[in-house]
Amino acid sequence: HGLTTALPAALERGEFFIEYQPLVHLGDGSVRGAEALVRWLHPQHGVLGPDRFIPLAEHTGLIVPLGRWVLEQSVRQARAWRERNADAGPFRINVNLSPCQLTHPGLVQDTVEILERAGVQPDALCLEVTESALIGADDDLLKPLRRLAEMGVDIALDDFGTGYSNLANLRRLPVSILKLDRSFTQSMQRFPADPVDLKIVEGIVSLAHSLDLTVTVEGVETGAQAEQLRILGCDTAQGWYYARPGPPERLHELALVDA
Ligand code: G
Ligand code: G
Ligand code: MN
Ligand code: NA
Repeated sequence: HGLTTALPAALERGEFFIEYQPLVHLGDGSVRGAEALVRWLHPQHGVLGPDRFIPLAEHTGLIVPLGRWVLEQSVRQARAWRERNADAGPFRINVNLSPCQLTHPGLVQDTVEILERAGVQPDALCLEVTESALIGADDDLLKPLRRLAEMGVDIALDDFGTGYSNLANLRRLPVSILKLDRSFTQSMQRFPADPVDLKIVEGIVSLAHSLDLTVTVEGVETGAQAEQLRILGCDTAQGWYYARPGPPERLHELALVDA
C-alpha cells in the first residue's frame, strides 16, 4: 500500500496537522476544552482523515511516534490557550489513544515527559480510549491507565454505548468520563425522540453520575438535540452545532467570546 510506506517520511516532513473541536458545557454554553483530531496533508491526495491512515499506522507501529507527536502538539496548544485565557477557567485537551499505544511500555513515561516539557498539569489532559479497546482488558492493560489516572489525567471511554460492555465492568476501569456515541444523539433528532433511546440515555446518565463519571455527548448537530441532552442530564457536548473541527486559531475566538 502506497500510503503505508509513505507514513514515516510524512511524519518527518511534517505533513500531519491537528484540528481541534470544542467541548462545550451544556449548562452554560462555555467552551471547556477541545478534542485533538489528526489529519494528513498528503502532497498528492490532499487532506486525508484519520480513518484513511490511523489503521495503517497501527498496523506498522508508526502509531506510537505519531501518537506521541499528536500528544506533544496538543499539550502545547492547551498551554497556549490557558495563557491566553487565564480568566476563562481551566481549559482541557482531549487526545485519542489507539489500543497499540495502550500496550506500548513507554506510554506513562512519554506522557509525563510531554506534560513536564510543556509545563502543563496532568488535569489539563484527557486521554480517550474506545470502549471496545477496554472490553475484557486485563490488569496489565489497565495498569498504565491507572497510573495516569492517579496522576490526575482524565481517561474517557470513547464511543460509549456501542461496545456491548458490561456496565458493572465500569467500576473496574480507571475512567472518569463517558463519551456517549453519536448514534444516541442522532436518535434525539426525531421529535418526539424514540422512547427507548430516551430511557437508555437516562439510564446511562444516572449510572454514570452515581459512579461519579461525567457524560459528554458527541455529534450534536442541532439546538434541539443539545436541549434534549441537557434535560437528560448530560454534562458536556461536542458537535457541528457548536463548531466543526478547525485550526487552533478558531478556538481562540470561541473561547474569548465565552470568557
Ligand atoms: O474527525 P474525524 O474524522 O477526524 O475522526 C475520526 C476518528 O479518528 C475519530 O474516531 C478519532 O477517534 C480518530 N482519531 C482522530 N485523531 C486521532 C489520533 O490522534 N489518534 C488516534 N488513535 N485516533 C484519532
Ligand atoms: O473520536 P471520535 O470518533 O469520536 O471522533 C469524532 C468524529 O466525529 C470525527 O470524525 C469528527 O469529525 C466527527 N464529528 C464531530 N462532530 C460531529 C457532528 O456533529 N456530526 C457528525 N456526523 N460527525 C461529527
Ligand atoms: Mn474521540
Ligand atoms: Na467517538
